[in-house]
Amino acid sequence: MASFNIVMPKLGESIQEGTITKWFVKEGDTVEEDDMLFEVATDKVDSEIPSPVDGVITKILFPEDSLVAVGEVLAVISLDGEVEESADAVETAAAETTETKSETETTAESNVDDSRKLSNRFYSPLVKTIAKEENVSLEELESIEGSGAGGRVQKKDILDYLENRGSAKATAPAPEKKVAAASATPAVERKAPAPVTVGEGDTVVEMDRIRKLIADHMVMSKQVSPHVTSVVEADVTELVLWRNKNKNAFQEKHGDKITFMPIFTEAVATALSEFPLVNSSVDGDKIIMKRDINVGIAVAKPDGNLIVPVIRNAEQKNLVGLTKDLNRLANAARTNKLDPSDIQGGTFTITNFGSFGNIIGTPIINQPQVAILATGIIEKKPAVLETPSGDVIAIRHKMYLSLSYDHRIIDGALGGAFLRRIADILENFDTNRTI
Ligand code: CO6
Repeated sequence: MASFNIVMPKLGESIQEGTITKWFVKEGDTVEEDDMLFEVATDKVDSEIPSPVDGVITKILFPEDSLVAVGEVLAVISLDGEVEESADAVETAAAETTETKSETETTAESNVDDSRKLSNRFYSPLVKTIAKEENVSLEELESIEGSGAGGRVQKKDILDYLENRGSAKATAPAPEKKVAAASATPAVERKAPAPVTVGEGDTVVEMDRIRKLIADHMVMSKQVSPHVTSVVEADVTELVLWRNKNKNAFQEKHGDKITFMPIFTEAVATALSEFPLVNSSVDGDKIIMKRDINVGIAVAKPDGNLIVPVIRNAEQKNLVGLTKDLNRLANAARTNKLDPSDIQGGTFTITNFGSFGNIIGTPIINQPQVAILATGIIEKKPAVLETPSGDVIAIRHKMYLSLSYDHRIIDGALGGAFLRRIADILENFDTNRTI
């Protein structure tokens, strides 16, 4: 029987495993090329994986909720339609599974920090990242009981461990030396959350995986970087009139609708190229100035979650390119069709809460970036204009721009100047631009 092995795909550069969250097929099902086979979730993104071939599913090797390393065989498809199990095929699949597994584990092992090289256990990248951020030593990591397959340490195991470690720390008498150090740079300790009571008639809703990831990321961001927010007002009358005048012609010519977002993105990309420190990340005592300007756009999904796809090299694109990228990414985000590469490598983020009528906000930085811009709703307002014949009150289109930035490396003068520059670019939008 000619057969084809379906393996766990590599869904991104740093991703080494994924969880099968749903099988759309069962053994014995006939599939055609591009029929959806299964849904896989990683710590970065969920994807639906289509069949690359026509055939019959003869074997499904992992049930739903299994965490599987990249390259492992998940299912076997008979290409000539024979449903009967072939010993050969299964043997090949099993052999390939073992081979790929050891390869994957070697890669995982070689990625472990030097301090963790002694470990014989497999740790997922997410667990390793949490361990690194929380300064969990190898010994501590090795002592954590894993609840995953084969005793593998999962995210919740290390988070449970950290929660208990926090309270153990709080009650244990600290050695004298450490107290002195702590008073110089106080350690960030996670506070125990306030107790919650569930009353009669209350509804308890289990957070989905993405919601938990967003929640963790928000807490982490607030702990990692001290945020401050500055706000400016911009008179965007000229660009609103230009957009309204050119909207239909733009769509007819380029097949895409232009909103204000591509114009905001263009202004941000220009300002970032002039203020490179805002386009950076902090790594310990080092500042990594990013060469590429990759602007993430926060997209509200119909399920209530939020995802941030990235417009790469935004400073190299014109309004047509930015519009096309934005519309493609926003549509893909809303329909769960983003590729893992679409959400990687962002160096700055824009969140447009003007979409739902908000005016000012204090957005949380999308780590490991150092700043995020929120764009409020553009509204008509009475404004005082200075003219050669004296001051007049006129109806103008105005908006607020809010910038949250990491005060570890960006002070108010720089953050404020960068933000004012974006406003100035928008206010001086060239209305003679052709589309
Ligand atoms: N002002 C005026 N009009 C606007 C604005 C603003 N800021 N934003 C959108 N719109 C208009 C837009 O031009 C469209 O009008 P027409 O072109 O005339 O039809 C219309 O509203 C719908 O726009 P849409 O939102 O569909 O498209 P847009 O390209 O502007 O935005 C998006 C794309 C993906 C950014 C957006 O759809 C979205 O998801 N926005 C929400 C992002 C979000 O939830 N961020 C988190 C906010 S929470 O940050 C936060 C500080 C805390 C609170």
